[in-house]
Amino acid sequence: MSKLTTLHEFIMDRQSDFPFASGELSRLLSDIAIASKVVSKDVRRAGLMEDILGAHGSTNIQGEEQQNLDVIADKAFINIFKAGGEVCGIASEENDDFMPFTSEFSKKGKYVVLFDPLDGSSNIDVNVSIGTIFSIYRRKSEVGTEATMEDMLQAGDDQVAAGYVLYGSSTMLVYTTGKGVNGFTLDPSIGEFCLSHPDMKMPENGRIYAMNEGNINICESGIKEYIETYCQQTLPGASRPYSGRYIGSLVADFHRNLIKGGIYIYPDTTTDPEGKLRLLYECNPLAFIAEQAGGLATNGRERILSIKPERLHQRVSYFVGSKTMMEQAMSFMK
Ligand code: P6P
Repeated sequence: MSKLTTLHEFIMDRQSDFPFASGELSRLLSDIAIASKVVSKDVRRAGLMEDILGAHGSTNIQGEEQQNLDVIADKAFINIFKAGGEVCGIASEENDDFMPFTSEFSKKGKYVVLFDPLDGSSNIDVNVSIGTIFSIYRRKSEVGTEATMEDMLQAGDDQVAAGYVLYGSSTMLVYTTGKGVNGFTLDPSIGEFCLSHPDMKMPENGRIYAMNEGNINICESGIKEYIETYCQQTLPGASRPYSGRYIGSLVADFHRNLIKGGIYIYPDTTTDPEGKLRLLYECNPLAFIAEQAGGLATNGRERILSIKPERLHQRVSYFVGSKTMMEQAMSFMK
């Protein structure tokens, strides 16, 4: 049996990928892994601890009812970032405004992190996979000062790293620093993330489409046309139509498509005219991973990573998946 490579060993081995790196990004990635283990422990026992399950009795800026675990996860990541010293500020789905860290220690941090601490958290109580999504940028403001909104509103192409944690049948951490995509599975017996999916590539084509088809008549007609005249037909050379798979948890749908090939679509609709998913801490990080793995991500017209953000919780129409499937889908978009 070949030697297991832990995430920490992998990060240290790859540190040479970053010229002039002095280890800060490596430390930050390790800190994210630690916070992910804390969240994973709570996710795994959510059904047993009444203070974890259920609603927190508050709503976030998205107008979504916060689950206890949303708040617990948000605090776990913020605390590890404050303790680590590499991060000067954060933006999170669960916090109305961005959060510059005020200690002299943190103001020396070179990075900002934008994250969704627990995406799909409405699935917690029904035991469906959920995930954390994170996006890391180098700060633009001066080291030693407080982080600014400008630090947060950077285009996805400027990310230095991005990833997600999937709390599924196992807990996996998948990330990129722009040198490919690698996946690590948490081995609870040793409490370490171990390399399980080296150099992940999204199949160029696939036969799985993921969309909430309840929206099919309130979104752009080209999408309905794509789904009905393409995905739901037995195309020449095929023995059956595509398979519809929609978990209702972005990280889980994305991860399945990354491994098996597929497309995920959450378009803007008459009820969500800007779309539902958030550009900065959902769409950008997964778009970075998708492109690094050979896939594509657009808003129906342009690359997600090219979009210059204007607002912290900005929503976008989102298409992400296998290159060929994305090209087919985009051909239906007017
Ligand atoms: P709907 C979860 O709230 C989320 O942000 C994604 O994880 C998921 O894909 C989507 O929204 C589900 O939204 O409208 O289909 O329930």
